[in-house]
Amino acid sequence: MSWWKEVVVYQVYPRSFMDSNGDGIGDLNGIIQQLDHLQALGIDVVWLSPHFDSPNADNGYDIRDYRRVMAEFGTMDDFDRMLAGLHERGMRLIIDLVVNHTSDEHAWFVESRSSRDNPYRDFYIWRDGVDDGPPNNYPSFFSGSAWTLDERTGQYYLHYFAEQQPDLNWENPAVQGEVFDLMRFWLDKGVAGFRMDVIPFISKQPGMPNLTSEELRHPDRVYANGPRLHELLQTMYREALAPYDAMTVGEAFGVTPERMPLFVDADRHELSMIFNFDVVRLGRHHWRKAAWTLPELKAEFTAIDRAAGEHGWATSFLGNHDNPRAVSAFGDDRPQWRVASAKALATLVLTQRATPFLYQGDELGMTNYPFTSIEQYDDIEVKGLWRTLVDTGKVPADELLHHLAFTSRDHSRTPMQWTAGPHGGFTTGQPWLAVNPNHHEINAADQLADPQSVFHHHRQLIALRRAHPTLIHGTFHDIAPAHEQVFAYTRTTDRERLLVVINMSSEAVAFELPDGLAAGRTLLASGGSAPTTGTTSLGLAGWHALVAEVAEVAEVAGPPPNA
Ligand code: ISL
Ligand code: CA
Repeated sequence: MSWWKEVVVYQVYPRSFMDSNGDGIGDLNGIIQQLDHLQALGIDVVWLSPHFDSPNADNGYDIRDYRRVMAEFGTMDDFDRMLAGLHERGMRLIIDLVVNHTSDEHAWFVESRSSRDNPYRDFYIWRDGVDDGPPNNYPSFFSGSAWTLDERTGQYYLHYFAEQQPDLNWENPAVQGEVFDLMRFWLDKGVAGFRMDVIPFISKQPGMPNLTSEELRHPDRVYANGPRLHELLQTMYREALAPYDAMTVGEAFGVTPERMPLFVDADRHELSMIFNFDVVRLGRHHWRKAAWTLPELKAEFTAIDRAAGEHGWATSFLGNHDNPRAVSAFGDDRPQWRVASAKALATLVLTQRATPFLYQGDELGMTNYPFTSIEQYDDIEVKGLWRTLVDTGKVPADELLHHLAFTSRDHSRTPMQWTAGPHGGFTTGQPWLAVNPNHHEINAADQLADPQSVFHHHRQLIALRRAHPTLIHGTFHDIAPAHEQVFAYTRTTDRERLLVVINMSSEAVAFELPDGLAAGRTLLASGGSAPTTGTTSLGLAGWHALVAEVAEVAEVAGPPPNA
């Protein structure tokens, strides 16, 4: 059995996790200080967002040196101590592999741009312009063209993200060799695997023709579908991953569930699993808030489960550092529903046939930040939107601000809320991004002391998942796919059948179980009480969530005699 199917992963965004030296920026020693928090929660694997040397145009997703630690985060010694601390507590570490692009300050790019015949020229993608403009109409995800003209050599280089993030040329075997080398460097240190940033983008389209107007609506789908992608992933697996039994999770931006088996079917030897974005992106289209319905969300969970099939494996998550807070996007972050909805979402994420990924602060039910003005934002994506939409008069400032208040990546990047004290106990200095003022109500210290907290609910669910392998491996069956408020499913193995029922709304609802199903012993309930054993009709309070055994058919009480 692959070890990574049975783990719960916790994502640490180091800049915002814990600051140990008062400079306002989270760091590796801060993570070390909080390892006991992670152990108390019961997670198995930490995914660390980029910790490498970087000029931070995109908070570390622009790497200058893959073998050095970002100075603001600490030293390689700190990294080694953090890794040892995780290992001592029975946890593993996966790190972020960002190799679709580097920083423009990486030595390879500095060489590459210096002249057309530099040996590193071919490490990146250089083209002549067309008619005084860029080589084609590819857009960058951070606004504007994906091409920047470099005056020195008179050619354009490609960057799917910021101009400080030039794309590597994976057609060049020397690039492949360098990447496989750096992967082995970290695996040899004892990291257990990688989260792979926009990994489907590494193979470019031959000739890079212009995108059609339809393709321009979803450039990620074209970028993620290059012809050599799977060959490259198989080579990477053989060269760098297989000898280490590493866990890999590909950020499969642009990959729909139908194509997921190509990445995760075990006999293809590519990746352990991928992040599919159809669920987290339901609530937005790019920067715009979008309406979604529960049946749509449920259909995505079923599609992903089917795509994983018998030979693949999936991930389950409702947020990360690129998305708003899960409770604000999928729950109800008003004070009266915040706790119950955070618990309901935890129940959803932690009872899937998939490896669950929690994002830092999810275990506290942290919410979106009440952003009101452009100055409060930090993200390069937001700044690009402002420049290209507001400064040009295409979109009124208040319209963009209205949407960003729901969709911005900065919501998830505000610092962890450890205490009710100044700056939420994150730093003794000035935090690089403001701490959410609701840290007085939402913080780790209070929640650890309260057995009814969102934190302890996560802890109990993680323990329940470990005690009931059915919650990991059992088949998934949505028993009410069309229901507008309730997400209800069974998880079944030869030995056990479990029922999960979640009211995904703040309205109370009477939910009838389909024929042949009755609730047995309740294993965990939140937001309302446990149902009586044998009942087929559940009175659910707002955001009520249950994990129960399915009662034996024989145990199901018949109708009362005179009904
Ligand atoms: O969050 C996004 C836009 O709102 C996405 O376009 C996001 O950029 C995409 O999912 C790719 O994300 C990854 O690569 C980016 C980096 O900025 C993200 O933080 C990272 O997760 C470039 O490295
Ligand atoms: Ca610091």
